[in-house]
Amino acid sequence: MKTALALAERGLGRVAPNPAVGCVIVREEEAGFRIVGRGWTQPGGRPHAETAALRHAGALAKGATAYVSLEPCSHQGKTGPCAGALIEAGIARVVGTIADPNPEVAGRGFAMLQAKGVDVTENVCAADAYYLNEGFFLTMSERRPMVTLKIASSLDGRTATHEGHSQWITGEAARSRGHLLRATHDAIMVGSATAIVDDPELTCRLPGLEARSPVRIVADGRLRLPLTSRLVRDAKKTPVWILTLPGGDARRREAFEGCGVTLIDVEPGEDGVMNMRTAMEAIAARGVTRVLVEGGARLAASLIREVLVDRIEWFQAPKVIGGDGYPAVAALGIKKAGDAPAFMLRGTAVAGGDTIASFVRGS
Ligand code: AOF
Ligand code: ZN
Repeated sequence: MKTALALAERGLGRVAPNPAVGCVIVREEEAGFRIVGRGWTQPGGRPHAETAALRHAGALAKGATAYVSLEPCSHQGKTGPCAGALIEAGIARVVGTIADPNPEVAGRGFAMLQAKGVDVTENVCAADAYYLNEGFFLTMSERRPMVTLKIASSLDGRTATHEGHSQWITGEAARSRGHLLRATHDAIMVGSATAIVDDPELTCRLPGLEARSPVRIVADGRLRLPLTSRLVRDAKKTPVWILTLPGGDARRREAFEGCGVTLIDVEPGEDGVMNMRTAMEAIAARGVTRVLVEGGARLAASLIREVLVDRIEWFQAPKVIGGDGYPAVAALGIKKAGDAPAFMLRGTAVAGGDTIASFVRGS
């Protein structure tokens, strides 16, 4: 199952709105166990993992065991049901994780297999399976994508000097890891201030992975982003969506659209500013399951305040900028330490001279 999960991971950032699934087909032979088929959800979401693995195994699938990292589908979607394909190929045993939360499946895949005499084991590596496809699960349960907040700061949590200078706080190895993070998400999002000040490209520029640049999203309620910014200039090459408040200058809207930018209207909350949950719902409705938020401090603060940050990837350079630098997260107005939003450490890594700490939302 760990192998199936590792194969599934290859699909992250490329299969939305589908989940990233992996499948390993194993035969027991005299000499021992032998993997005869491997598959994972293909870019765009199809073929599904099981179909790919069955194709690889061919006739060797008969009597074999299939390890699948999510319940095989039971519905006739754009492709046939995977449960049916496993049955037809003569798979004797399916080892599975958790049920597919898609209401069209939701247990029917496992039931279909059992009804045809396939031996089914469920709930193997269940927590890992959920973690891998948390974005897909959240789009099903909350109609919003999973949000990963990425921060690159000094030891004292500053992302720029008081003059706004930030290039570069972390080193090259950490920046490459940041690009890898981009490739495994469906969209990258920044606030308008960051988009204006940094004029970023927000693409994946790792050699060989250039084609894996996700959609770029700017939260820009008042359409302040210059039409001459790098994001707008190559919007026809790599998509750009601007989340904005309804109304605004019609000619400016037309100009953005003429550059290939997609404008997404987000209703304001009672305070007149963009409601981030509504914004996230609008993104999910367009098929995004995993969003990487790369700044700035105000966007980070409003997402944390609205309990929308599921994960934090904190890149930290061994430098001290001091209190006159820019903070990673803007004011939250918290009075008691015990009221501070809490996260749990999931793991740490070293990238060159920097550290990367990965957190998930605490309870
Ligand atoms: C699987 N294996 O690899 C994936 C599954 O539109 P369709 O036909 O591709 O169906 C999409 C649904 O299929 C998706 O919402 C989820 O329930 C399931 N995804 N299922 O058996 C896979 N990616
Ligand atoms: Zn399927």
